[in-house]
Amino acid sequence: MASFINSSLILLLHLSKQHDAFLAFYDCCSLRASLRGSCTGNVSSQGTWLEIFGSHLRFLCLQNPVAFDMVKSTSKNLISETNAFQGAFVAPDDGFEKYQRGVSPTIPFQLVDDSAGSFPPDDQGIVKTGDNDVFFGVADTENPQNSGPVDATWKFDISSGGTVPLLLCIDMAAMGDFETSNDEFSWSYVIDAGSISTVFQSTVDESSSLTYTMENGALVSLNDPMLVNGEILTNDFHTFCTNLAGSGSELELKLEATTNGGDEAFAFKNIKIIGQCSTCSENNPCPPDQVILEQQFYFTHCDKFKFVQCSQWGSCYEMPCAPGTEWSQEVLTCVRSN
Ligand SMILES: [Ca+2]
Ligand SMILES: [Ca+2]
Ligand SMILES: [Ca+2]
Ligand SMILES: [Ca+2]
Repeated sequence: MASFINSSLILLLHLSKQHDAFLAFYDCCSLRASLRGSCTGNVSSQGTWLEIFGSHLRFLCLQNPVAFDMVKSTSKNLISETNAFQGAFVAPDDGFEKYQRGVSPTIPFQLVDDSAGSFPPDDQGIVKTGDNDVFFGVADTENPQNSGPVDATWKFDISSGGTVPLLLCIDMAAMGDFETSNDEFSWSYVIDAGSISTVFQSTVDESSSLTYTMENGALVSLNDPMLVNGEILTNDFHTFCTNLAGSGSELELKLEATTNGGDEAFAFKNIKIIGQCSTCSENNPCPPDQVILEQQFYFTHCDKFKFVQCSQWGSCYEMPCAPGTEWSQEVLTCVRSN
């Protein structure tokens, strides 16, 4: 058991050194299973995450993302979606919209990997055979019906996230021989009447190549892979997370993209806005196993002027900071408010 935990910690500390903004995910349920011999309670992998503050690392098993979309084809606290390009393109291989295997009448062939299913020679695709969850696909948006960037927006109710900054996570994948000149995407957000921030920006590495693995095991090497925030994307979905700058009541998320060519595509799913806070009634952070594991007893309360204190036996207390101070999880005490 000890080696199991140690190897995980070493891996994560390694990741944290390399990628400041990258927060690695870990399945708290399997961690608990290794400690106790079984998964207990209603731990959900949807909300599992790890937080890294320099060399200080802690586990949190948050069970309730504040809001999400395209998580096993479902959404939570999604107020509205806007996509003027849904169904706007004539050719079946051009698209900028949500797709779902078994439901969508057509899906661009660049987006689906049929090598283990209906088309064994398939050498281009992301979404595997049997993956019938909704995803957002982008393929050849420069076409007879469109020239220039396309965009879609999601508006979420984030009011249950409290007054502490939120975490945004999106699963991303890409496959193709891309070009810097015409293949690009970005994700930006705005909270309430705040300013717009771009949090994920793609680039193309025109000096390298990447070998992709199709679902049937075939290897496909292509020039010029796509990266996001400096990390290479593959034709398997990977989760990318970033801290948002604040909190509020509404978050508008915008995907802007342009791509030209029939042999490249990218896709997204599992958009999650995750609260980084607890109360004793919501996301109680004090189960006994977790406290033992972390040797940590203080957690971020959803009201930044409070903190959550756990006893070593797992009891939960909501404690106020002194007037004029607010909680800092980095130094584990209340500090002077800004
Ligand atoms: Ca395909
Ligand atoms: Ca190229
Ligand atoms: Ca291109
Ligand atoms: Ca085109």
